[in-house]
Amino acid sequence: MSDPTVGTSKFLSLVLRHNPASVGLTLDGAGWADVGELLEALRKHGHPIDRAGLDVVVATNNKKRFEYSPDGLKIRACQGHSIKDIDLQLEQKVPPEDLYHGTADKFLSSILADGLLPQSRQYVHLSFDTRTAIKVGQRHGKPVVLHVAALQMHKDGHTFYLSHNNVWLTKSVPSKYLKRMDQI
Ligand code: HQG
Repeated sequence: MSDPTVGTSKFLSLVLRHNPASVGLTLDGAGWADVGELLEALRKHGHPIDRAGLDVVVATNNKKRFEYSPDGLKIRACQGHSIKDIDLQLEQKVPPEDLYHGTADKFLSSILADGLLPQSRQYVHLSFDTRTAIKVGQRHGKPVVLHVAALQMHKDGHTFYLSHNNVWLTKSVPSKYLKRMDQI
């Protein structure tokens, strides 16, 4: 049986990462929406859910994509935004030596030429392990995993952030830090 929270989660991703205006919602500078306003907007746009239902979506979402403010009055997406003027105010963090990026083979030549670019999102998203990276890559086609020399990038002055749902974020990855993993 399909999970009824998945549709709500997808709609929340759209609203909280990409297009709050589509439901008449505004986010503050750190990406937060007022929970009451969000519930009202969801109700008006065909996704009626109450606070308890929203709690279930936030708690059980497979990638923990959403978070409440400490007072529980606001909600936001932890990462993945395409809205440019949102600053999640994440702390800079020293990355592990190795991180991974899952992509599709059709993008490889362009990536190896230009490096990893955030495309429509604010940041390039990097995974902690190859298993996760394969899943990310599969969304786009035949998966390919790239090794990212993350600690070396950090030593060379690149900034990294860790989202509250454990996705590593950086603005871009020059191709000299990338290596294709052949054994996946
Ligand atoms: C590729 C999901 C050509 C990049 C996932 C990727 C992730 C280039 C695609 C999160 C390129 C962008 C983000 C270049 C990068 N030339 N292609 N120079 N640089 N690309 O969806 O990383 O389920 O915006 O490799 O799990 O796939 O939504 O990024 O294939 O964490 O929560 O351009 O989204 O999480 O695609 O995925 P995306 P992504 P959620």
